[in-house]
Amino acid sequence: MSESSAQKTFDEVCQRIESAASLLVISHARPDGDTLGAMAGLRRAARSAGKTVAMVLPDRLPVRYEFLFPDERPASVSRFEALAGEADVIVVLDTCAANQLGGLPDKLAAIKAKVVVIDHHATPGQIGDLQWIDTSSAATGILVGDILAELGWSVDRQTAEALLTAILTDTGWLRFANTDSRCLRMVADLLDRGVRLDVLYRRIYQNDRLERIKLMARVLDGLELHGDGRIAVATICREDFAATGARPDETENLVNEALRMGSVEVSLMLIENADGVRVSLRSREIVDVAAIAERLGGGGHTRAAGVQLSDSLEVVKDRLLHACQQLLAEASGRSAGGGGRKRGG
Ligand SMILES: [Mn+2]
Repeated sequence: MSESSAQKTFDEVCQRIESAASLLVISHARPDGDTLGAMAGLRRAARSAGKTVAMVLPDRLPVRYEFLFPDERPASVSRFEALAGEADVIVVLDTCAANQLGGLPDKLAAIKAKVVVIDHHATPGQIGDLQWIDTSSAATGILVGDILAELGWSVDRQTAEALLTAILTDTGWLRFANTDSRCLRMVADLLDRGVRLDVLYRRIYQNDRLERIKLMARVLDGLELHGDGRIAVATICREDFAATGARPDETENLVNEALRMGSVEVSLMLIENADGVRVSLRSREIVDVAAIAERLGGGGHTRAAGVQLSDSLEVVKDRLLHACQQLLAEASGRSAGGGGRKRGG
């Protein structure tokens, strides 16, 4: 998208949100801190600007993010049609892929004209007639922050806390490659609203239940290395949840643990669920894991992606290992064979 057409889309999104009397805000399934923080922040700011705002979450709200919704939890999918009927504009946050919206895609398709997407993923998808997708942004929370600034809406401490949650979780607390000056400027602005960063960190990352720690121990114990230690595979089967008492929403970030090992270029986490296997992919520097996920029907970013597959754990593992090994071989062929291409470039 050219700069001017991106600006035009941004202006149009701001105008649509401002002119709506009532909004319905939607997060994606398997919700993370970005989609939920962006939702909570947009909702609070829009309410104080006098809008009626409802929220729908097509999944369970992870316990660690409950603090974002102190007065009202997002509604379940069963309430979507009623809430969508009342809304002038439906804002979908942090995805434009229909398969990330749980039971909603067909219902959304019927009212596409009302749907405004705000997202930063490269994965293609068209669920709304108006989509602002800025892949240069580290988090959807930054895009919501831009909109609030443009509209001149009030950003109080709680709104700032919600947007900081979005930005800080999507950047691994400002450690990942997507951390840039734009992101840091937004973080600085939000901090000025009175947020305590250490308190926020403790609330999100030092607030686990013993059951999650036990699951983590079990997962790390079963960690496998492949391809000369460059690919790490962790699996969680149903038995692991049963044995530890941990819940499926307590697996967030476990995929990053294997990257503590210097040799690991790709970390794969396979989680057995009712529909098959959910795969999370992370890469250090060379492999484009979004490309792997996309080939299998998922998506994400170059360094962090995911996909849901309906096969068994063994089949999924073989397929992914094969794909990763192939990409790693291609990458080392490039760096060994010259051609002027740099690693990860
Ligand atoms: Mn995001």
